[in-house]
Amino acid sequence: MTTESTETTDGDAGTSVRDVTDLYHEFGDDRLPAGQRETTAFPVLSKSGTPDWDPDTWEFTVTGAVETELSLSWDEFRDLPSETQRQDFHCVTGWSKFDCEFTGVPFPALADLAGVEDDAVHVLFSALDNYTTDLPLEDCMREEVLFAWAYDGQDLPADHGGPLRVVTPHKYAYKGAKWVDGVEFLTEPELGYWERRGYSETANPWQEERYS
Ligand SMILES: Nc1nc2c(c(=O)[nH]1)N[C@H]1C(S)=C(S)[C@@H](COP(=O)(O)O)O[C@H]1N2
Ligand SMILES: [Mo]
Repeated sequence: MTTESTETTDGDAGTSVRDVTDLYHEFGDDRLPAGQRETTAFPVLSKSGTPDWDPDTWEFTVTGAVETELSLSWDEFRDLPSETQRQDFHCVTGWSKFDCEFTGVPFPALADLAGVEDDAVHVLFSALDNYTTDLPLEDCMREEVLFAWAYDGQDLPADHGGPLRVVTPHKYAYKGAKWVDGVEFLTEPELGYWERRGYSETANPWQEERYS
């Protein structure tokens, strides 16, 4: 295995970690996007408090322009094939955290399970705190967009979105819904919580797409 490899092995757990921290090459020369500063802390940013959840009644839905709408229990969601990735995290307020390890289900795998219709162009994520966020479909159909339930090998802390959140290492982090419980495939764009309040729909950190 060379240092260029994107696969490394976690000796103890014997699990494979896919390092996707080099995805910035697609967007710019610098791993740290312009206007960001690196932090080793992991601040919490939530529009309101941390919502409660009940594993017995929690339900994850996939709706809209799909062949088969899905409704998954917590156990069913946890049984989906998952992987661990090493990713960077860029908050629109100006901090970036490198080398976060998230474990979960890649967006394309979930999309394939439902079967996305040809006329789907946009995706709206919903969450237990009534947060929403939207992205063009093509920005979601990437292996790096994860529905993550673990962070650094531990259950995802509740204030960081546990039991389940989305992470979007190629976008500002407001595109990653914490406490996510639904995905709707849309045939027309629909804005989410921050997007309606003037934040960018596309949110590319290397273009400093902070506001619309
Ligand atoms: N459900 C939900 N998801 C959310 C938010 C929120 O308020 N509610 N805040 C967003 C914002 S603005 C950011 S920067 C990140 C912060 O994630 P963190 O609290 O784990 O750092 O979550 C995003 N996802
Ligand atoms: Mo944010």
